Amino acid sequence: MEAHSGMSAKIVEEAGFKGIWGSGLSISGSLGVRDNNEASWTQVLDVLEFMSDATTIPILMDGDTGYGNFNNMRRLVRKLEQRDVAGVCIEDKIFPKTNSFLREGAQALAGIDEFCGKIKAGKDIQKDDDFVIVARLEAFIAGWGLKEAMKRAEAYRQAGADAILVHSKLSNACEIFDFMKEWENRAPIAIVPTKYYTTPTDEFRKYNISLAIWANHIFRGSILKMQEIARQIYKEQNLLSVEDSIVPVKEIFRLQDDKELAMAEEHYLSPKAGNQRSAIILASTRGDQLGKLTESIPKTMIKIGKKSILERAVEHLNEHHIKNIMVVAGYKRETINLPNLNIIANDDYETTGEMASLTKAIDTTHGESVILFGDVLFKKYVLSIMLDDPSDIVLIVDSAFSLEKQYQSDFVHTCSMESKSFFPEDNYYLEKIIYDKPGTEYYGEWTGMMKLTVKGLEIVRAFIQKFRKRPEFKKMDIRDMLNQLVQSGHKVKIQTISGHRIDVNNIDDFTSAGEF
Ligand code: SPV
Ligand code: MG
Repeated sequence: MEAHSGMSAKIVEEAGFKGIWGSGLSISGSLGVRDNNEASWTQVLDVLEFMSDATTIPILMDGDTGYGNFNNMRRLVRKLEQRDVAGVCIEDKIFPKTNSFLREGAQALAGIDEFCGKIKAGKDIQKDDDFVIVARLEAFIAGWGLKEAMKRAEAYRQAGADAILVHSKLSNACEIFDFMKEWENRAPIAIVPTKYYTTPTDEFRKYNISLAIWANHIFRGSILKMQEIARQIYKEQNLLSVEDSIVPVKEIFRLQDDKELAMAEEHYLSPKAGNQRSAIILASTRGDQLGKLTESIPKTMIKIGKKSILERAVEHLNEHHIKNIMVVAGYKRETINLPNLNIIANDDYETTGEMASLTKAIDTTHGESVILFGDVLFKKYVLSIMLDDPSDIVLIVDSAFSLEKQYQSDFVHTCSMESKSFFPEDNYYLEKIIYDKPGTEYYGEWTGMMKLTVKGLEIVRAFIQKFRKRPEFKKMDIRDMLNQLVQSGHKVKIQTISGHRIDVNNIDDFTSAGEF
């Protein structure tokens, strides 16, 4: 069966065919040029390479006249072998060739000796014993009779051709059958029954024909389908009625073997490459203290300058190659309309705590994960600090909190542990988080930013598993979990920043964030 591209070759193999005809007519046609050697031989070779890469069955290339003399033929054979193409068919015409079904009576034939030299040169240069050279007989096409055809076929056989392709443009197979009667199986014979398509294939078998080439049929079928679909969409200016008569996009992905790539990605891309990282943004609350600003949107969607808090967070995550982003949303969640986010609904946001929201998203994360509160504005580098720290659970704590402001937040006590780092900041671990007013006894304020390695994620999942059935879980906040984890011996690393983030909680925060 003919093929003319990597995809069509794959389709041919999937249909069950044992070999592919790299048709000159279909390849040139699919490139939008004529079958007159308008595409250069290397351009055709490039197509063949895609076909060869896409398949495992043998490909017989339609090599036209061999693209020149014996020397060009030698290079062609070398290049085809390098691309795992199984063989080439050359026809005894003059370069540049004309398709056999064109220019009635005006098809000039090559000299027999010159053509035999080309066959010999090809056979001499091939390295793989299995590479085949098929000599194509155009005597019938050019209006010569059986005698000339027999003479040529025998000469080509003696020059070393592995098979003879006998071509005919009659609407019945009588030229072919006359030839077969005289040929007496001296070498395998191939035919192209495009014009005598009404002859049953069993007849060819009876005459001992080795190979029938269906030379252009899937290309012709695809043209018909492309014309139909293009006209229909143009006419209707709508996709509704074509959708069911074409393959779904996922069929393209299947044929392209996306599955293999997805598995390879899992195998070869380290989590550090970023593709394996996820983020969960907890953004279900309204932010009551913001009054009118959150009348119709949740606070994560409040615009600070030109962009919303969420948009800024997503941009920073994307810049760190984090694309798998889950947003747990509740209040006015339909207004969260940024692209490429997975919105996970928490409709009980008014009666549940942060852990309930986290629980909804935790199973959709994979790899290293960043957890952020949806109302935190932060500079991009803060993410790098978290991600660069290899500890399993890392919190970003801001040491530059204001003692004057009266507000309540997650304030942090730390303890220090042995560290190999030169930097004293690398030494701090969480002792306790207390929801309180700022005070001198605190090391800093937790920013609502946390990183979990794969192991850290397992620790959190195990915690959720253990606690989710208990009545107190419903109202539990993340600080409650962190305190319990520390109590049970887990280390929670602190990375310190001094400012460079704002928690947009109330009108004051909003005003200062305006200058951020
Ligand atoms: C081709 O498929 O390009 C062929 C066969 O050479 S034919 O078009 O019948 O000449
Ligand atoms: Mg051809």
